[in-house]
Amino acid sequence: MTTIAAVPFLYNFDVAATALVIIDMQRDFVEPGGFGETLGNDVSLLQAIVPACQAVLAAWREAGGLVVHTREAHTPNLSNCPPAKRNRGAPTLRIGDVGPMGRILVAGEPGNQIIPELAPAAGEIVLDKPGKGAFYATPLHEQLQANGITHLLFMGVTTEVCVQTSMREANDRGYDCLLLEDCTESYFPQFKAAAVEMMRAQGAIVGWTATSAQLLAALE
Ligand code: C5J
Repeated sequence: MTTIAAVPFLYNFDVAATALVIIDMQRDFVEPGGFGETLGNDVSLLQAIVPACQAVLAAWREAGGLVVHTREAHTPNLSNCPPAKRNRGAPTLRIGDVGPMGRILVAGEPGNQIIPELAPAAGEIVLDKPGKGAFYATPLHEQLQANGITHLLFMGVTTEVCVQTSMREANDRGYDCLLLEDCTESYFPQFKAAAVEMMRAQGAIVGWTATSAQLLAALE
């Protein structure tokens, strides 16, 4: 059993029963020319967490833990992108439109790939999810159950959208979840701060938080 002095209290986990879940670290959100930028966001904020995510991913692989990568991705015919989602807001490019990195948030397009720094390795789970949450319309719960997973470590983007939604879905399914604070980011720093606070409030009502340095020390 490994222990981290997390917030709001100790987080105990067994690497063999824990998965590292990396949410949507895809070019569409992190690189210029993707969906994030079409919505008017500064993607450099998200790029800043890449080195910390790389360090955690390397250590987790070294420890032999299960890795799950997600991508927010829709089918080319957009049958799993409801009009309510596609028509929301006033982006310069909508989901399915052709941008500098191919069709926005469409599976298989260059912009939909995980950034090269965090590229999935053989044997890791790579999941396309049409919603914000990683459990909605995906086989993730069944895959985790098949691997005997009870605990989840979260990183990725954006904190208050896909990361928070996925962590809440996981919490409702009975997983003990920990968010690595310096391995998640938002285009809105104040939203990240609020999301981190609300998830660990009320005695870890959604889950725990800790830093990547704490995890790396625990895995040594
Ligand atoms: C967003 C996500 N922000 N991955 N997706 O639309 O958080």
